[in-house]
Amino acid sequence: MLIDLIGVPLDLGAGRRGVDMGPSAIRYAGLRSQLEELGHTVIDRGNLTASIAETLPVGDLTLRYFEPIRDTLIQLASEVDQSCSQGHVPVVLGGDHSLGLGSVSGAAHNRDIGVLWIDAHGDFNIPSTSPSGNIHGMPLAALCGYGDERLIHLSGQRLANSMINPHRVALVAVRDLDPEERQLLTEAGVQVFATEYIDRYGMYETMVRAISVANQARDGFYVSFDLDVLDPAVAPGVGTPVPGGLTYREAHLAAELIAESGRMIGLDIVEVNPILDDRNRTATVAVEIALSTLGKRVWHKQHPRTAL
Ligand code: 5AB
Ligand code: MN
Ligand code: MN
Ligand code: MN
Repeated sequence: MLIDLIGVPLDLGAGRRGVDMGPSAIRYAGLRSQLEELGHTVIDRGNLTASIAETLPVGDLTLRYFEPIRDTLIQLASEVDQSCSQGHVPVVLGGDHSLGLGSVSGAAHNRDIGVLWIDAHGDFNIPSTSPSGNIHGMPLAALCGYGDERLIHLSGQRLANSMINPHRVALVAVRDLDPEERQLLTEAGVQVFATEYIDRYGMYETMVRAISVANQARDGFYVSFDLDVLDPAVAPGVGTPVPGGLTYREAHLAAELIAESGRMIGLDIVEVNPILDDRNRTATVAVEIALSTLGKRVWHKQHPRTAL
């Protein structure tokens, strides 16, 4: 595979500082060299430009830092679109999860794709339902056409053909939803595989079903992986930890099944916060998950019962 690494040092969408350092922490944990060991060709496209909170007015409190976030997301959408057009696989290093609006819009530009959103949170707020006004809680709603017009149509005409069909979206391992966010998810028809679903059916069954939802789209699916989906004991370096998350092995099983489907067209790895981390442990886990998503296995053979 030809992999494009795209760093997005953005934290304006989150409630606290720090995830802007995520791309450095993930690179420092050895992503590139390990992808090359797997046999991939890696092009590191460096970091996009992002502003910092200290130099900016917050603007509309229901859509905090919208304008500087938009400027970064427009760059990101175009980089991801280009990467996909060249037949490469973009791997986006975050950064806060508002970037998912840019990356997925770019991947969906003139393509019919599904989305696997792997996250403790729904990221399906709109300004009127958001308890925080933080845009990292809104990207999935905007991708599906819900919320502020400015977010939905990030750059006017150019991204007009990049809407996601909510019926092709699977939300995996969610366990913290705001009340009206839950209503909106139901109304939109997103397939929600909450943590209690995983308790009952196990991670294997959950992922087979989630992948089959996202895989209905003609051109494959995009994976947006928020590190807070893992249990805080495994990934302490995130801004919005929620107890009861995925184990290390459950996250790897998810990643391995995604790889086996052969249908992932791009990947976000987001919300790594080095300030809150314990000696780069979360960034290291992020790298390990990215590797499994891109084909790394303990043993080279696929399990015979896997039929994806
Ligand atoms: B993350 C919350 N729902 O909207 C909100 O980390 C949290 O990208 C959003 O998943 C968490 O502020 C956003 C309370
Ligand atoms: Mn998220
Ligand atoms: Mn989250
Ligand atoms: Mn519907």
